[in-house]
Amino acid sequence: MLNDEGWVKSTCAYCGVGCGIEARPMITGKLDIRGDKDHPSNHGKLCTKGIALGDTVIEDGRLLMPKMKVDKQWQETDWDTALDQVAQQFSKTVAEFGPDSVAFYVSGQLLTEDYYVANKLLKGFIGTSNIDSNSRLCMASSVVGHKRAFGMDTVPVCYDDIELAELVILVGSNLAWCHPVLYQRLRVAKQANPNLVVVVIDPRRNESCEIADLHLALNPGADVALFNGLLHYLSKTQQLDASFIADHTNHFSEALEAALQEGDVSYITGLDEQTLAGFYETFAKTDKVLTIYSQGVNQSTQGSDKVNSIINCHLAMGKIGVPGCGPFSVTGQPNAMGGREVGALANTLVAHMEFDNPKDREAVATFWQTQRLASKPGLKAVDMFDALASGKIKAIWIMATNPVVSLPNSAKIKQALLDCPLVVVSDCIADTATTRCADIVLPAQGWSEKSGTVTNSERRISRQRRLMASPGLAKPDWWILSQVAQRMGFKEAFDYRHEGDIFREYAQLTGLNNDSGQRDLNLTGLANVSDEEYQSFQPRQWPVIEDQGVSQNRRFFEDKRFFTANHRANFLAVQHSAPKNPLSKAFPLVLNSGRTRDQWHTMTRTGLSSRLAEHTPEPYVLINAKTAAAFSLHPDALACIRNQHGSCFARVVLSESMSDNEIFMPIHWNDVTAANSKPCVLIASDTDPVSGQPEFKYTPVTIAPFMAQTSALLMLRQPVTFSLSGYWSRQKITSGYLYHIASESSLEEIIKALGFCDGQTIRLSHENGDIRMGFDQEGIMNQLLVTKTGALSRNKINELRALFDRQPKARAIDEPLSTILAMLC
Ligand SMILES: Nc1nc2c(c(=O)[nH]1)N[C@H]1C(S)=C(S)[C@@H](COP(=O)(O)OP(=O)(O)OC[C@H]3O[C@@H](n4cnc5c(=O)[nH]c(N)nc54)[C@H](O)[C@@H]3O)O[C@H]1N2
Ligand SMILES: Nc1nc2c(c(=O)[nH]1)N[C@H]1C(S)=C(S)[C@@H](COP(=O)(O)OP(=O)(O)OC[C@H]3O[C@@H](n4cnc5c(=O)[nH]c(N)nc54)[C@H](O)[C@@H]3O)O[C@H]1N2
Ligand code: SF4
Ligand SMILES: [Mo]
Repeated sequence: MLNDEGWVKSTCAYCGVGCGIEARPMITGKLDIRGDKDHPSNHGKLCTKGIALGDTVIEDGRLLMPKMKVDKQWQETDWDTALDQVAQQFSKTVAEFGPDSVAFYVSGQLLTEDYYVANKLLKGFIGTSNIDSNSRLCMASSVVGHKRAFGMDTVPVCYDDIELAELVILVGSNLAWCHPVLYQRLRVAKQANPNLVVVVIDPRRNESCEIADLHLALNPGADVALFNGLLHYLSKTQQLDASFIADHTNHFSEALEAALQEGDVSYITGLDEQTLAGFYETFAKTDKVLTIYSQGVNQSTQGSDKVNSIINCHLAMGKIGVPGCGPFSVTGQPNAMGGREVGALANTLVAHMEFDNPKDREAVATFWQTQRLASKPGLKAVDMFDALASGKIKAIWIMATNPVVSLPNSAKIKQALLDCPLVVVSDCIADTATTRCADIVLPAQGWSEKSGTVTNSERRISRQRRLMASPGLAKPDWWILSQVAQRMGFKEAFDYRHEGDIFREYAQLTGLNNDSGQRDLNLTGLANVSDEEYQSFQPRQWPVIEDQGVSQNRRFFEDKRFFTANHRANFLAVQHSAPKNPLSKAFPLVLNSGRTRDQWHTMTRTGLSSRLAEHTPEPYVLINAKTAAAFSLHPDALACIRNQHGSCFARVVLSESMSDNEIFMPIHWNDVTAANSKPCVLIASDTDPVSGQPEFKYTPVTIAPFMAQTSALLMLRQPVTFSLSGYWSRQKITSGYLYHIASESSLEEIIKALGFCDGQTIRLSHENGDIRMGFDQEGIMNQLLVTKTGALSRNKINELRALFDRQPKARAIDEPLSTILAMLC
């Protein structure tokens, strides 16, 4: 897929929009990146993160060699030794304690081929279903909602429905920041069609509200009541699609009855009757309604019911399987869909086949030629880590996810890993909060090095291609897994030459017991792709069935046939229940957590770009002025957010986007990029009872100003790790790293902790601060410490940064020193 000018087509590393990119290596070792105009999902558009992909393909912090802990010390080793160790230890654990004593915790950032091999090894050959994905934290409630309503985990719509819709409702989705290219499509569609109405349903006025005609700032957690109110309204005003309900659905009367019995919707949602009626009437009167929803819906102890409450309303008016219409769960990670497809979730078998179907189990066992196929579901992510804590699971392999940061109750997760006899972590990065808890770490190839397929939110399969060589001994995840499988004695079943072999096998498997369309996922049309065809594979939506030609922008349910026993869609009776942990006098604020525009998750990639760091340089907490005043918080000051589980720090950002007594923290800063700014230290392990998805959006907390004894800014060429009491966070700058420090320790203690005395040091004191500069042998400034920075404005900090980025030499010292002193005054 190399064109004349050396551009190679691939897919963006980040979100589930799945934008096509073109990349070309530059002499600097970085990549030139541009949007792929031919890709049907983004038509050449990219967002800030996609554009900056080239900045992040640097070797800083990469894990280059397999390493094992011997007497608590890391020792580098070769692949043979590491793979033998992993295989032997897993085999030994299974032999001694049975298959259910081991687990894999995987990720939507694996490629479909990696995911397939992980699932096949664990469910097919080790014989347990204890494999779960971080998609449990992300999509699990939508999967449940789809299966309950449609009989299968089917996303009915495609991106073109955005342009075809007349009303787009964003529920618990900050599309502007989290799926920016879809948001751009929506914005352009609205410009082209002024009649297109956009409604945002979110407790905070998120960035997507910029183009909204209506923002419903409902009480957190009140979505089921809101949509039950809509169902009630449609019935009361006789605007239901009676023939669709009669001909194509089950259980309508039960769902309606539950909606009629719902409590006072206005009271539960906090929205007045008139506003509610206005929204309900718009829904009823508009033919083409697309409801896009994301984590404000899924990440809740009522997540699955929230999903079904939305689907109920679409079914009630037949707004599904029609262009411009449908419920649309947008996926988070680049391959969250791929994981759902191959079945790398503890409660599904493989390729949308289920454990409770003996025919499917038999067909899969025959296809894989195994006697050991797991026969029942395994442990979901939160339960899996509970089983680790209780000692039931004795060996875990974590791939492409950072659970110490991203699972609720970080302290518990960390302790569970430290107590587990064997923790293997495959990652691209050497130092993460999770690799710190490992016994064996395995260097994986990252985006731009690895090769395979991903599926985006609209079921479109695209290729990620290898764009450059990988550093050190890094290997593809599928290769690492296959090698371990072979060493565990399963040579034949895992003897893959190339990722294309795996893809073909997987595509073939989707055809088992599926000749009359029993399942939605069918890739049999790709089961015989040649190596060349796999290499030049063009983005395609599934299903891909032989003899059915190429389908583009395929919608499901146009024929009104669903995947349930009687081919009718199910309504589900649901009712609002309050979030599990109520507010109290001690913890009177709701902590909501989510994403910021230019960072991706635990920052292992986006944290390497100084461009991306500009947008939100430090961990922050959004709070409105009234609530801030009530808690004596000043803008730009530091705050400590606290509850019975722990405490963390963030910079106060005043924002009228927040309602009273609600605060919002981003999820990105972690143990490597900040001392203590992970919202997950505060979050309880409560989950949706059906989907197992955690409640990330509603945690009772309190907040107070954080008074530091010493504040400082430190700039270094290379990142360091240090422990200080209080707060620090790290920001990438052009030629190094900037640390923001606010500590309870004295300056002397800080300087000692930083080891700030290597090389030549110059110190200058001023009544407003103290400056120390370290120089290397060539006289280049490599350390800059400025103290008493509490009152420095962002502009002054930027000037100091610019000075460090210019890398002044010792002999030019007079100029920068006087400049810095001037800045401090
Ligand atoms: N920039 C960036 N983009 C990303 C990611 C990233 O890390 N950075 N990650 C990707 C991933 S994996 C995911 S899953 C997606 C997530 O994408 P989104 O779900 O859009 O993002 P979040 O910020 O988690 O949460 C969305 C909104 O839910 C709202 N919310 C909270 N509680 C409620 C509630 O009770 N009801 C309703 N209706 N809304 C509520 C929050 O206020 C927030 O605005 O983003 C993807 N895209
Ligand atoms: N409080 C709170 N917590 C949340 C959420 C929230 O909204 N609020 N959202 C949840 C959601 S939706 C998600 S998706 C999770 C995300 O949370 P995580 O999955 O923990 O976050 P990442 O930083 O994406 O972790 C990916 C890791 O894999 C590594 N990696 C990248 N590519 C590869 C690869 O190809 N192979 C291997 N082996 N490693 C690789 C990266 O270096 C990184 O260490 O967070 C969840 N946690
Ligand atoms: S919208 Fe998502 S897939 Fe597209 S460029 Fe941005 S991060 Fe990448
Ligand atoms: Mo996610």
